Amino acid sequence: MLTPIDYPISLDFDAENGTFEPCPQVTPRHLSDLKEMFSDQSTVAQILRENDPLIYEIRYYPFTTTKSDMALAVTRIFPGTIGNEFYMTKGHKHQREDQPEVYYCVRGEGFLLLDTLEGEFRAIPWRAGVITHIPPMWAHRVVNTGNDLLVFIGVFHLSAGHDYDIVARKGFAYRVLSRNGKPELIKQD
Ligand code: S6P
Ligand code: ZN
Repeated sequence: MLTPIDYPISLDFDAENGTFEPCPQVTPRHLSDLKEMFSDQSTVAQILRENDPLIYEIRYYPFTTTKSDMALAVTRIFPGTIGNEFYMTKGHKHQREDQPEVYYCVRGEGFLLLDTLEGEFRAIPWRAGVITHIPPMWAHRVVNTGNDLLVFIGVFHLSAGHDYDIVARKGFAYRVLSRNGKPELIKQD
């Protein structure tokens, strides 16, 4: 556990790699951690029989003070597909109804998917330089459709909480699939 800080702190960010120092926590997400999110379950099972590829990594810095809990997370999504579905984050909705987030795409290309899970959906084309505000109550997922690393920064409050189950249950309205190497948004049944 980090002790709370009440003084300014700066991190040394490597935008090319999507890493920073000091970094107290790195969370890897392998295919087994988000296997139920991909549509092609027979390919998931087949891959998992052989290995468990790393899909993305999250580096956290909790800027926790005695009066605030703002956090920074830098996510690096590797390029690739599971069947014909591009690598993506698990996706979640914040538990608290009053908690937004700001995302900044630092490198790579893909989509930020936003879904209320109650009928409203947006797919924001993403490339380096795009900053998106995610309003409260919108589930969010990032998809890497490029041939290279996709890196983005997220800023949020730790007390926001993360609801992954609701995404697993309801799913996003569209999936991003590769058709002849190009990304296509396909409506979910
Ligand atoms: C946290 C923020 C991000 C994600 C990260 C991985 O609110 O949205 O830091 O945690 O991009 O995505 P996921 O869906 O596995 O948490
Ligand atoms: Zn979030």
